[in-house]
Amino acid sequence: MICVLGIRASRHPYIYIEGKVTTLENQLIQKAYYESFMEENEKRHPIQVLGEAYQEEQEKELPELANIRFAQGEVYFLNRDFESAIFKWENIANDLEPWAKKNIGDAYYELGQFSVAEDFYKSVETDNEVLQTEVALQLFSLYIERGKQEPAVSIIKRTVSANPDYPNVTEIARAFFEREEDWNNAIELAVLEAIRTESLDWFDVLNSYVEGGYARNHSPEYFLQALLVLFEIDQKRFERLAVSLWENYKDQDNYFTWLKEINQLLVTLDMNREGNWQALSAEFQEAYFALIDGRFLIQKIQDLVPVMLENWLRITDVSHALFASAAVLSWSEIFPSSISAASGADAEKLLNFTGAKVNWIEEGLHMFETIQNWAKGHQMDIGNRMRWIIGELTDFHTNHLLLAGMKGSGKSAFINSILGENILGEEPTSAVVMFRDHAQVEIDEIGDTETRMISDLTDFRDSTERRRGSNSTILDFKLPSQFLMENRVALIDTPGFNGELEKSETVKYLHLADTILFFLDANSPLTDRERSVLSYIQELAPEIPVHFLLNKMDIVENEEDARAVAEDTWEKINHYFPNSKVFAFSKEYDSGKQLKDLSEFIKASVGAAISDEGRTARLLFFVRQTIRNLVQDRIAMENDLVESIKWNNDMSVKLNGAVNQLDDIEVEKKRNITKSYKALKDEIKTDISNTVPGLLKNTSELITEQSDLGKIHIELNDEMNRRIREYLEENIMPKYYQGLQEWIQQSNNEFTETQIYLDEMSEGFNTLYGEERIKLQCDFRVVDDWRRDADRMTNGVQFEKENILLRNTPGQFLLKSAGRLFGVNNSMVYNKYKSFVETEDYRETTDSVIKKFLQQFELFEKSLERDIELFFRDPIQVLNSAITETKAETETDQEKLDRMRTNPEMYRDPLALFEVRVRQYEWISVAGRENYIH
Ligand SMILES: Nc1nc2c(ncn2[C@@H]2O[C@H](COP(=O)(O)OP(=O)(O)O)[C@@H](O)[C@H]2O)c(=O)[nH]1
Ligand SMILES: [Mg+2]
Repeated sequence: MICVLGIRASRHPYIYIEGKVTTLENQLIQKAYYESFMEENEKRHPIQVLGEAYQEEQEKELPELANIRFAQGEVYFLNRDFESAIFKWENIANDLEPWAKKNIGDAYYELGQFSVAEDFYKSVETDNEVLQTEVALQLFSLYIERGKQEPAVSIIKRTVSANPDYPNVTEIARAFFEREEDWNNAIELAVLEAIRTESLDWFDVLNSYVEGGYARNHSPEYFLQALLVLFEIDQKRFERLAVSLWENYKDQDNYFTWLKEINQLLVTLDMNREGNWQALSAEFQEAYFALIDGRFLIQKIQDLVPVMLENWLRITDVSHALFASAAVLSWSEIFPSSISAASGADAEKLLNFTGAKVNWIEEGLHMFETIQNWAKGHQMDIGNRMRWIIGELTDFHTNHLLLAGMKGSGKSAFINSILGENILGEEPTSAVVMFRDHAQVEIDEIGDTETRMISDLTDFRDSTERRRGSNSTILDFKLPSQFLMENRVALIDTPGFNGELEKSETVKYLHLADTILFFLDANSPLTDRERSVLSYIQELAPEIPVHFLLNKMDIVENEEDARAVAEDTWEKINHYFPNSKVFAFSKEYDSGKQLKDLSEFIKASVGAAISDEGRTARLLFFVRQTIRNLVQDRIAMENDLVESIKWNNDMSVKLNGAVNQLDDIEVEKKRNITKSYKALKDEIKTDISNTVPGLLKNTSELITEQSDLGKIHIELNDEMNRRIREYLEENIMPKYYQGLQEWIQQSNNEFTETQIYLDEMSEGFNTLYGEERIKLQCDFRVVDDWRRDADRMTNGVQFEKENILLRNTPGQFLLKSAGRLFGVNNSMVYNKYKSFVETEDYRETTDSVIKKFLQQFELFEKSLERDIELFFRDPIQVLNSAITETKAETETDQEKLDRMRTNPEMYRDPLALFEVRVRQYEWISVAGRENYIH
């Protein structure tokens, strides 16, 4: 019995499918064709019945034996006599021939002769689909049996596509693919069958594959048809499959394709908000936020987002309606006309209808974080101060009460009397200070780049009065205060409005306030100026409630007038600010009672609970400001780069100029120093060449008539050498020594001059750099070396005796031999000798003396240029490396700049998208809707 994957591939129980399998075919499949011979012979053995039938037929004139042989084969087969069965089936030449071939294949299969079986199966030629399928299934089983993977896959696929309705074919294929973990084929089968049969089972199978993560290799388009079909039959299942696929493509390369495809599909489907498409809405929300989180350029998403948002809006369930509608509104605001007017109107209606007041603080903070990280990734920072502000906005324990009013309205005095201490001085302050309750005193100055701890009150007062640039700081003053603690308020003292409103420090911190307490002076409450300040405040921060403090009540003479002033003011205020409360105050009043009343007032006006919507709106305000700051920072960054490049270029020109100058100086110094050395040397040389011949000639005085002419030339030679040596040692050497000292001194002067010049040059550069960056120090060790060399060279003459009269010149030869030849004092010879000594020019000897004497000095001379180069080496190196650095800096700056300029969208887009998101939150929050109405 052949069993594939638990499903019998062949000889399965007969399943009758109308029009597909006939009774005869069924018999042939079951190898029960022989039963048609058994009708009246049920009790007898088939072998016998068939044998008799065969006999009978044979006796006919034209016997038809094939059918009987075929039936006999079946009976042998069923009785496991396969060889006899094969024998019977081999000679069948009628309609049953193809079936007989197939049966022979079955028999060989049973005998374990697979390759013969395969050949027989393949030899079956038939148009009968049933037989074709049966043969195919047999081959499939055979391939599996023999471990032939590829033919197995291909035959089962062919069978499925040729005859998918044939009993069990698709189930067999599915079981096979799953067992082989051939997910691509499994998915293809599921998709095709789901579409073909519209059977929910197949859709469930497909969904389970997608959920299992096996759909990754298929492109999103591949599933669209299945989705479309499923939508028509089961919408819940449709949503499930769509969501599974969505999850499947998330973080994949073809995620964008998926989003495009699914949205194009959804556009065509008849869906609406009644459908309660919660899971799909959730996918939309997640996808939308991922698209606008700053990772992508607008260009990449701008075609996709509008379609997506409109789909989302059309199908959103209640729980996502707020986000969907706000997303549509904010996107169409920032990218006008990308979304249809109808969708815009629909979103607006939906938003108002939904009308939920949600605490989006979490979302706002998350967004702030996103921006902060993004900025960090682009070498920017949102700033220390902004972080502090955001921290304050998320402190839900403390109400921030901001004291506003004109300068001199008594804000600082008010704080002093509440704190019971004169913390703030009489001087008008120019800083914003926040006071809050804390176990011990701690004062910090919060700046954009850092937080500075303030150690004492003097430092604090200085900080409040110091004039500040555009980077305004805020002072954070923590101290133990019963009043602040009990009322859970922090008081923000401001410098007061004067001059241009837009530039006032107070305006910068307005959005820190949960409540504004506006100070009026009982002298002249609610002046025109104050009214215009108030309307400016309301314009900036419409959501922050304003209440009033009528201050300096003590200056009103009597109680009656005081009441009148208070009443008068209250009426005026009530006219313009019907929701505001007024408190009359004086720092001169009894403080205990007044503070109690003030507590009551704060409770009534500020209230205990902090408004979530207010905080959200203000958080968004600062997020928006952060975005604006980052845009500015970027512009500043670009300008800085331009500046830096220009500066470095200038610097490069200057440095190169300096190198050239230094080269010139070096050349000049080389020339001067070697020239003067040469002059010294030449002088010595001249001296020697002028003196030596005379010295030698003078030795003629040694020649007398008594001289032994045979030996006189030796004596003379000795004397001559002695005199030269004496002359060199006593005259020339000291002179040379002296000359060298002077020359060294002079060279040193030249060098010192150079060094002074270079010091000035370095100073000039360092002033430009603003730091000690360039130091041009020449190497004066060169001079020391020269001194040592001079000492060494002039320390005694290295003298080598000259052969003056012992040379082999003709004249000398004559003289030498004269003595020998004549052996007598011959006056003629004597005179001749003397005159020879006196008239000889001694050029050769002199030259030789000079040459030997000057040898080391000339060697020294030769090394001079190199020594001078050493002297200059360091400074030139310093300048050259500064040039290299400058060039490198310019190059990186230029690269950065180019990048910024060629891809401005890299910065611009994420910021624009952040703004879309802020706008979305604003739409959601109450403030957003109010802004819209304005
Ligand atoms: N008579 C009177 N003078 C006050 C009162 N409060 C403040 N002042 C005075 O008004 C001036 C300005 O006060 P100050 O607190 O510095 O005002 P700020 O600019 O709003 O901080 C100072 O000379 C204070 O002494 C008050 O309740 N009564
Ligand atoms: Mg003040």
